[in-house]
Amino acid sequence: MGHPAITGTGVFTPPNVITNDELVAAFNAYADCFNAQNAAAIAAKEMRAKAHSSSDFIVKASGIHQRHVIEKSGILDPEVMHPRLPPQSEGAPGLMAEMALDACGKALAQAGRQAGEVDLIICAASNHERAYPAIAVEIQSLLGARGFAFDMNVACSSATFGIKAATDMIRAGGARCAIVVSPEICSAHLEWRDRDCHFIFGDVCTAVVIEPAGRARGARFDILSTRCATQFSNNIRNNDGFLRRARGQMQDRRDMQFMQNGRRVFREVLPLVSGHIADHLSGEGIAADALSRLWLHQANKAMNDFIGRKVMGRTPAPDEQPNILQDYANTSSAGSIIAFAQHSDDLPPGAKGVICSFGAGYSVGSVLVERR
Ligand code: CO8
Repeated sequence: MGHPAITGTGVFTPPNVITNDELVAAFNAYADCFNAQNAAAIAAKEMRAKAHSSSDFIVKASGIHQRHVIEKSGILDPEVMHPRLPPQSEGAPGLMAEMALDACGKALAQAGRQAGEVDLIICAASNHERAYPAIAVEIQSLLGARGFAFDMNVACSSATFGIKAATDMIRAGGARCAIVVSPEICSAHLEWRDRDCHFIFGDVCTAVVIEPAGRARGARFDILSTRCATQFSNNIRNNDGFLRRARGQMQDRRDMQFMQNGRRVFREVLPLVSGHIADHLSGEGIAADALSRLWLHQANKAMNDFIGRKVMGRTPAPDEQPNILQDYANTSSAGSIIAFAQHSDDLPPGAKGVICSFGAGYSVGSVLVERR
């Protein structure tokens, strides 16, 4: 049967773009309004004034220039500061499922497959818009796929962990045509009123078709090996959950959105990731200089530059380690898959590369692939 292979990828990119300058203007207007409304408490030192954000800081600290979002008017309204979505009507498809249909359609077209041939769907994402029924089962129904479907969440590493799960099931004969789909609506769980993180995330959906290599109908990437690792940390955390009402925490609380200690994440995750990739390569007997490309998680440019240098033992050329975060920001689990989808067609047969994600958990997932 040979290796399982990636035979198609698809990316749904929301049409709305927010540039750093637009974002900073909205945040600064919100901060001015907040400071004016709380002037007495700030003067009495009972409350801290909100400092302005800056586009220069954002580019320097992260490499991000803009982000795509599902809805921008609410995010840019200083009196709202979150996306404004219409209430969901009973029976209408969910937003994650709608995004997934677009990305899955593109991935299936590239693979030359019909939806009816799909027998496994994993919806692997950082957040799911409801507790149940599983988003993946809704996607299965809307697509007209067969077999079974389930949701999984490993934050930023959801897609690579999903690829590992699908690959293992295909190897074991439990599925013949799988889709790992990652609809990431990061804008809905980002705290746009916090200047430390308001610039970090964007929305997107990616999909990857995985089949036994022998069934591929066109160009493919054989999945040589997958490896996942986790190590508990509270440095990236969101406390929202089903116990909220029972705990009397229904008010607008900061910890019900994304929170992180960015500096510590930066420091602790770098050695974890570079060590993980090095171990994975040596475990498979692949030398670093045999890699033509690294498709890394897209959170921070400096972080990727460091990991690229550590893994390759030299500074990789930009086309060896493509970044998309300047255009998309951090799209959680979808980031490394966007990089792969948009920067892999040019590789010749025999070229090897690694897709690697990392983030909350902590979690690291790597997928070694070879172009065929
Ligand atoms: N404008 C101007 N100044 C600012 C701003 C701003 N917007 N923000 C902060 N500053 C100030 C700070 O207050 C600080 O000032 P001072 O020195 O006076 O205290 C100074 O600038 C420096 O701030 P930082 O130390 O915070 O800046 P860093 O250089 O560390 O950059 C980053 C911040 C970009 C956050 C960086 O630390 C980073 O990228 N860290 C890694 C983060 C990471 O990879 N996280 C992974 C999270 S993704 C994930 O796991 C998925 C989670 C689930 C998805 C959630 C979706 C919402």
